[in-house]
Amino acid sequence: MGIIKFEKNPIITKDNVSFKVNSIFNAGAIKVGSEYLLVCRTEMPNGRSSFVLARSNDGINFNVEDKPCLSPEDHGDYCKYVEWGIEDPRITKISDKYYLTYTGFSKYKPLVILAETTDFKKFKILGTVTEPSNKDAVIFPEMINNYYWKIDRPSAEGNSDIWINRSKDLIHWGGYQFVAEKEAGTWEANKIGASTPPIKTKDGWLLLYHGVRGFGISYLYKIGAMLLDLNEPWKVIGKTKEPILIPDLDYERIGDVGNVVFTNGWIIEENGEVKIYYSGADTNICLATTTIDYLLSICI
Ligand code: M1P
Repeated sequence: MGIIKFEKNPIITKDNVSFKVNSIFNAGAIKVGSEYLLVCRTEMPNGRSSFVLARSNDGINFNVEDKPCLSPEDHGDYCKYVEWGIEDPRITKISDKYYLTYTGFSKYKPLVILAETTDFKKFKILGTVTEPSNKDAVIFPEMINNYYWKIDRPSAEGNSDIWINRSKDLIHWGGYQFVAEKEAGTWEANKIGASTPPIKTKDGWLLLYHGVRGFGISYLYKIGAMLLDLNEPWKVIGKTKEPILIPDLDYERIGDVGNVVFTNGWIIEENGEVKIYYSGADTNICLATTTIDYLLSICI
């Protein structure tokens, strides 16, 4: 088994949205009971993004709800940090709550917002959990050594690398440590960032990440996988040598931002099958499937 792109991709486009949007893409994913939920980024006609929920019973055919579930205006005291939109939600379940980390975009530059929900109808905004510039944040689904752990991607002095930090309460974060950096002369030469929330496997914490390389006036976004130590999650113990998903089909090459595959959501089935929800060209939502065993075999 490798990574198989669904033959009927894309599975969601703006034609599936009943209100006026420019695009729908970059969805966080979670399975609640037998229902598949995608929290999708919708870029509104004014160019600012909100989130809308899509529901499915089979993980393939989704119904997009008829209005956004979370918008910049819902952010109370934090509105000024999301004035230009909210982007790229990642979802982690801890105990009986679902936590969303996403980018708040404003004149202050990107930073990470944390929100919680139990039903994907009402969201409690817990606040900013990084300073700018930072994005691509994912939270681990359980405590390790009595701490919650978050991976994010601070940008400093031209560097955009993956870091990890920890918290006792999910609100206050510290103990920052470096995890992984871009690699000169490769598909991930310009920057990298965490893609999907880590999942626990027998061999370590497995996550997808994206690597970016500049070519001429544009950037190519591709996806790789990484394995982190179970007890010391700042240690990379395995990494794919090549990207595992690349933009080589029309619906990944042509769109608002061409030559991009980007993911921020996956669902792991009980039998080890992995559904990767990814977007082509910042314009749609697609599906690719693989297995945990395959991903581990190419990381180690
Ligand atoms: O256009 C590709 C992606 O670019 C940004 O990702 P990152 O900052 O991690 O490089 C984001 O704007 C993302 O939404 C977008 O898909």
